Amino acid sequence: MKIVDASVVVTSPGRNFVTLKITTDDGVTGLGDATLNGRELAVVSYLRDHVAPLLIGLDPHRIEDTWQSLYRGAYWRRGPVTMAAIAAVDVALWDIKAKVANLPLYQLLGGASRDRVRTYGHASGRDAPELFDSVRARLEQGYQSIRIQTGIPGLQRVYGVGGEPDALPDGRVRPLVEDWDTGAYLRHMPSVFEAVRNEFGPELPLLHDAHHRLTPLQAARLGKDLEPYDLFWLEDCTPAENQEGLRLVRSHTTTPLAIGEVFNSIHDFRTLVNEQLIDYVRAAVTHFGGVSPIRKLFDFAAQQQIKSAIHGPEDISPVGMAAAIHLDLAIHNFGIQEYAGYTAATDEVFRHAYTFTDGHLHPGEAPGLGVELDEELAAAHPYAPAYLPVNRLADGTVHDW
Ligand code: EZ4
Ligand code: CO
Repeated sequence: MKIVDASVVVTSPGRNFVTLKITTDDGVTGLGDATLNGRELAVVSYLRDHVAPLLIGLDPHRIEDTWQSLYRGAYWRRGPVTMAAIAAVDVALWDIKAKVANLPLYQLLGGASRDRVRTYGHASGRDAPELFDSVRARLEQGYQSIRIQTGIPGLQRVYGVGGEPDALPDGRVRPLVEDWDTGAYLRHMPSVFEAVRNEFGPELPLLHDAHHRLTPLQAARLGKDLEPYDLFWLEDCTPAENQEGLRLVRSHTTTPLAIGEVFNSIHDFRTLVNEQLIDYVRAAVTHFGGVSPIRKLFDFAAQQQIKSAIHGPEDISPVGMAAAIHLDLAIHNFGIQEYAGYTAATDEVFRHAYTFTDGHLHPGEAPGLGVELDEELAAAHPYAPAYLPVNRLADGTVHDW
C-alpha cells in the first residue's frame, strides 16, 4: 500500500479549520486536523509546500517511522506550526490504519478502558445572574462538569466574555483587545465561586481557566483562596514554560492544577510531571504531534498519577476531537475531556460518528476516526482572516493572554 495523494482543505463554517487528507493507491483516505487558531495558513504552507511531497510513495502503515522522519528529519524541532503539521499526518495515518483493519481507532489503541468519556463545558457571564443562566444552559445540555469564566468589575472585556473582534473600516481584521487587572481579578474570583457554590450546591464539579495571567506567587494565592470551593481544577495559572515556577504554586495550595494546552512536546512537561507539580496534562492531539506522541505523554504522566485532560475548544476541528475521544476511551489514566461543541454548520461539513449524550462522549463504532469531510460543503465556507485576542493592562501594556 502506498500514499498517492496528500491534500489540504481549509474551511470556515464559522471559524477556520485546516484538514489534511491522505489517499492511498487502494483508495483509502485518512483525515488529520492541522488547525492552529489565528495562524492557520502557516500550517497549510508547511503541509503543502514541505510535507505533502515527502509523503507520496510512502507506506501509510509506517506511522512511527513517518512521524520520526518528519520530526527528526526537519532538523528544526518542535513549535506549534511544525507539530500541528506532523499531528495531521499522524492522525490521518492512524485513520487509514484503522479503516484498513475495519476497526474504530480506539480498538487499535488497546480497546475501551471505560464505557464513555466524561466532559466539561464552558459557562461564562459578565456578572452573577448572566453566569448562573449560562451554567443552567449547560446543565440542560447534559454537561455534568462546568468551567466558570466571568467578567470582573471595572474591566470591559475579559477572557470568556470578550465579545467580537475589532474590524477596521476598510474590512481588515484586527485582534480584539481585552482588558486586564490582576489585582481586581484576585479580589473578585473567590466571591464568584462562593456565589456559584451557593446557587448550585457542593457537588457540581467546577473548573476555572486563569489563562496564563498570573505569576507563581499570585497563582499560589488564588489556589489558596479558592480551596473552600473545592475546584476540580485551576487551569493554566501561570505561563508554564517556566516549569520550575510551579514548585512555588504547588507548595502553597491543594487546589488541583491543569496545564499544557499551548505545549507541543513532551519536553514541555518534563519537570511538571517528574516533580508531580500538576494533576492534569492539557495537551491537544492537534498541537502535540498527533496520537503517537500524546500517548507517550499520557504514559509518562501516569507514572506520577497525573491524568489526561485533552484540550477541546471549538478551534480544534471535529477531526482532532474524534482522535481525542478515541484516546480518552482507550487510555487508563483518562481524567476529563474539554468539549465546547460545534455549530450546526461545522457538524455538517465534518459528519462524525462520535456522539454527545448526558455530558459524555463516545467515539462510535465506525472504522477509523469516524469523521467524513464534505469537501463540496467545505468549499462553500472559504477561509476568513481571524485573530485571537490580545490582552492589555489599563496603561496599555501587553499582558499574557
Ligand atoms: O482560549 O483554544 O481551555 N481552553 C482554552 C481555549 C483557548 C483557545 C485559544 O485558541 O483556553 O478556549
Ligand atoms: Co485553557
